[in-house]
Amino acid sequence: MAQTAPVLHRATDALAAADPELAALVCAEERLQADTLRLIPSENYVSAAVLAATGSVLTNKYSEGYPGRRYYEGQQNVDPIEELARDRAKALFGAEHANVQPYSGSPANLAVYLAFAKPGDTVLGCALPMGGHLTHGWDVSVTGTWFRGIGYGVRRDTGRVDLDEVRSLALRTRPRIIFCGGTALPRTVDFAAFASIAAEVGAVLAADMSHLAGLVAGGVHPSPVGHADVIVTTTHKTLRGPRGAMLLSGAEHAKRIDKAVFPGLQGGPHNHTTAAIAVALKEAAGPDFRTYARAVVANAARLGDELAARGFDLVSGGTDTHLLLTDLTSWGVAGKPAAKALDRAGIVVNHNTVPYETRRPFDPSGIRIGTPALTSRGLGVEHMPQIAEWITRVVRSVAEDRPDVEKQVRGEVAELMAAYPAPGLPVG
Ligand code: DSN
Repeated sequence: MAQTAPVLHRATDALAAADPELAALVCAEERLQADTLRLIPSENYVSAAVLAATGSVLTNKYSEGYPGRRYYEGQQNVDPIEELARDRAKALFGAEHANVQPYSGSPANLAVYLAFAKPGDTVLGCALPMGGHLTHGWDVSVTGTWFRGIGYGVRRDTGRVDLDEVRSLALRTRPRIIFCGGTALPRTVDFAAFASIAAEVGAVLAADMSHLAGLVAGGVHPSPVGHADVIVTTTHKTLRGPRGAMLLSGAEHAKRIDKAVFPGLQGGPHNHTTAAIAVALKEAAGPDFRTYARAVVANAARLGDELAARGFDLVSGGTDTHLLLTDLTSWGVAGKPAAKALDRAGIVVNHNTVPYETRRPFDPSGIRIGTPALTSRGLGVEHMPQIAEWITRVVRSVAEDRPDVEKQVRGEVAELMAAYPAPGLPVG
């Protein structure tokens, strides 16, 4: 992606003059994002163009309503911006309807409940410790307290979603909505199989492709379009846009979805985000993005092979996507201390529960690893053995209580990262 540093520097200069304390923190974050190997699967680096739209004057404008039907005047530029974003979303994913206003993934999922269910209705989703998302009916979320959340899981022997269990739970509990997709599922989501179960029990199928949107756009993961009644996606993960979300559907659900987002849940849309979503969708429609999506998956597959060869226990044995989930139990190390040690070594992951978790959610057995961000910096399969080796050295150092290893690895990581500048960040 092109570097357009002037925009960024102008913003940084203004910030430094007005609020040096805050500016120093932003600059430190730029440095951190530049120097470290970011392996959190839900994170990425947006282009300078997406950053410019996010930091634009559009943040000054109120626009409650939809293009052509607003509650505020002065929408001469905002209406075409939102139309552009909607049209690009529809074209990229082949959907009849797009709503680009949800503030993020959780509000977008909540809009699905508001559009299709009533409080107390049953909702079937992948259980959080099995790789699902809080808002798919998990009990600590409003979606599990105002609705009756039923969780399905992955099979103990394969680590893959147990479609037999999904079907039998659906037949038994008759959910109003079935969610598919999640946050720590390394394998392909079988949207067609979920659609057939939803049809059998008369449920609405909601496909949460937040993690997968960039892979779907890039043609390396099947699309939920044509299978799901409603599709939810955040825009900042593999899709490489700003922090936001979209809802896609057929024309028959357009009205109820739009009504659920506004006025059902939200007030004014974040126009700067809408503009940045439009930019990201344009980027994702280009030929380079298909190459990017293929590289994300190839990198994850190779990293998985290299980790497995070094003794890491990968949930489901590997990945079809951008993410890997590894259970560290056999290393005698828990996920949280491993993630903290990796962080000190310049490798940023998150601790994560693994299926059939035996530890507590805040101190679980696994770590989650993903390749979207490193691929945006141009790292390829040839770098994966080195990355697997660094992870191995650090995890072993935790088991052997050798914190000196973290410093060595941090230096090596910074050296590699310096050779692969991050998109959107000032160089040098
Ligand atoms: N928090 C996101 C993730 O990291 O996967 C999901 O909402």
